[in-house]
Amino acid sequence: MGLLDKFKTGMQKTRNFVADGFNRIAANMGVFDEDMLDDLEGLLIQADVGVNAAMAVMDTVREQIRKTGDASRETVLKTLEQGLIDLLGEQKALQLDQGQLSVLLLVGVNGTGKTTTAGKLCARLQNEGHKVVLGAADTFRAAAIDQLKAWGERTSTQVIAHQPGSDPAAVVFDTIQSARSRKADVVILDTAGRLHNKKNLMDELAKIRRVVSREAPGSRCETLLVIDATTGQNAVMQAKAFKEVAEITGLVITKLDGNAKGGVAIAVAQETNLPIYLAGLGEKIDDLEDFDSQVFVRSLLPEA
Ligand SMILES: Nc1nc2c(ncn2[C@@H]2O[C@H](COP(=O)(O)OP(=O)(O)OP(=O)(O)O)[C@@H](O)[C@H]2O)c(=O)[nH]1
Ligand SMILES: [Mg+2]
Repeated sequence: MGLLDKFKTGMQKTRNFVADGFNRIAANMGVFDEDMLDDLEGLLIQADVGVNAAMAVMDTVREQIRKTGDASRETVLKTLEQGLIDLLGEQKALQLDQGQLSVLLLVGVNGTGKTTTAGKLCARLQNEGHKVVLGAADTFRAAAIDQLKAWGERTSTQVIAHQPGSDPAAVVFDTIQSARSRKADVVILDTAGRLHNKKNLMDELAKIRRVVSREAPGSRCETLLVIDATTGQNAVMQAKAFKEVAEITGLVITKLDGNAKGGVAIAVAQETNLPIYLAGLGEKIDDLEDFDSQVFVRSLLPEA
């Protein structure tokens, strides 16, 4: 399945809502009038694209109509498509360094999909020929450690874990040492769910970062904030808040398959200016894809 089909299938609920909604609005007449443009703006807001983003993109559409006098379905659709792609900002793929250890640290609030993403990402990188070591730096619960170990078994990957309740930074230390001695090139660190306003938990994250810098100097360390798309505008608030207190380098947006609110990816990107690297499109091992702005937007909109 190509990437567009993968997104169309995964984002079926949001696609049905947005694409069908667009067609319903456009079906009244061949051209868009002011009421229809308002309806379109409302549709985008309901799909959680965000009020600011929806207003911005509809301003662009209105401006285009004013300049050209062309309010046809085709032109509105095309302008909307490009406007939404632009709102997603510069697109960046998750990069790994050649011949050097790369560290991927997964952070975020409870239940957003950090551990699942660690497992899926591990499977994908192993398939691409990388050698990965997983670190169970969520030491909060025994179940969290077991969950990562299960992914380790599924993907034939070494998992470094300590006892529940132990210091996550010590797990990170051991994971990097182990990756070194096994000549692995990627370390994926799963961490406990945490709120941005819990100082001790954010300090713990900073300590993990310090251990990475010290034990893997010069290594790329991506701190990926994992955001759950089904939490709507809350996801936007989380992303903004985490960005304030931690050095987040990029986003992973999960559960885009979960409901019709997948438009939130646009709101998050627009409000944080952070790149979205990866998209979770389901619970299965291969339901993790590179986030591609063009593909994402095309998967939401009807055919021209
Ligand atoms: N539908 C869907 N479910 C997902 C996706 N990613 C994760 N999940 C599910 O979300 C639930 C929580 O996932 P976890 O990976 O345990 O989340 P977590 O962030 O590690 O949770 P904590 O460690 O408790 O903070 C699980 O049931 C996953 O299967 C996704 O892209 N789509
Ligand atoms: Mg977890």
